[in-house]
Amino acid sequence: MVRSFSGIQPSGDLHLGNLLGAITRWVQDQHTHDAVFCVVDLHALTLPQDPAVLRERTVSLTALLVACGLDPGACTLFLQSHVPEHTRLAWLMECTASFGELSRMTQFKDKSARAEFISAGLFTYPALQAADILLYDTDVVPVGDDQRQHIELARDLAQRFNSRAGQDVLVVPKHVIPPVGARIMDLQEPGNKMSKSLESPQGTILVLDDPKAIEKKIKRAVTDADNEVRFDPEAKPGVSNLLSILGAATGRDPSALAGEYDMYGPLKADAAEAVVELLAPIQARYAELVRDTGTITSILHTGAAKARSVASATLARVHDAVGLLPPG
Ligand code: AQP
Repeated sequence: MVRSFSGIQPSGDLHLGNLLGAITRWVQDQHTHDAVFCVVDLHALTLPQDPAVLRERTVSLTALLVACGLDPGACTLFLQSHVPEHTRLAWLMECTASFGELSRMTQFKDKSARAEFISAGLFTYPALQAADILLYDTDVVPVGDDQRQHIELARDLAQRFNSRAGQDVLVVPKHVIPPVGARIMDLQEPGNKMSKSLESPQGTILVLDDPKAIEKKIKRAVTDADNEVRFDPEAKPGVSNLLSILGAATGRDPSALAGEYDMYGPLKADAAEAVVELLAPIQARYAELVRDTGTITSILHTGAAKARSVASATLARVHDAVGLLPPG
């Protein structure tokens, strides 16, 4: 079976971009792939985190992923820090990546420009991400468009590692980016992607926002003055973003949807209604799950044990290929 692997950071509240760009595809993949999904808590530490908040967000993100439709019986769902092979393979990936390659990562450039303290971890994090993916002999990585460059790096590192080892030790993965919803933009600043860590409360729709907040945010979304509804992300980023949201939420093509509107008001009303409908069942399931921390902990422990059985075999193969002696 084709293996699908992806991850998400507990670095902030889950937003509509995460759901439409990645998680919707994860939910589909668990029925057709050998699907492995990881809450990448170590990645969140690349920027300063309050320990109590990180703990709370890790539990709530796991509950939300289950509420979005991930079934721990159908996929492997676990926490990155519970599987020590991730950091162990990350070191070997850091020794495979070049300084120049990591310096070219646009996410590093963006985040380091905003950070007061630029950790070494922020710089090397794509090597840890490559390790996350490569540990599971991953074939496909369903992600939003912003992760394209990092997945290409993971491919390059796998190929370089194999070529140095003179054998196919690591599986070379491919990214899978959805045709609609791959880059949901901030509603107030449609030049920026919707993001957990950007301070833009009015521009970000959270998966747990109530219907009134969703309607208000979409109603106030930045568009432009000419009132022409056309799907053209370059020339009309705000309107195109609303069409992408409506399209991804209803399974329709944004360009085709554009032909059904001649004013922004009705488009905004329909986009808000579609998002409210999409999120209502997720919010109801989440309200039940989040109180049951025992179940969440048990899901994560079971997931880590399953993940470790694959990860430890890959790491042993990699250690052997580079000449490290087996322990014990
Ligand atoms: N705006 C977006 N549109 C479509 N997909 C998106 N993703 C993130 N933002 C958008 C996808 O969500 C998955 C999980 O993201 P992540 O938390 O691992 O990393 P991220 O890309 O760094 O997400 P954020 O929300 O921007 O968080 P911060 O601000 O903490 O970095 C990924 O597949 C991502 O592509």
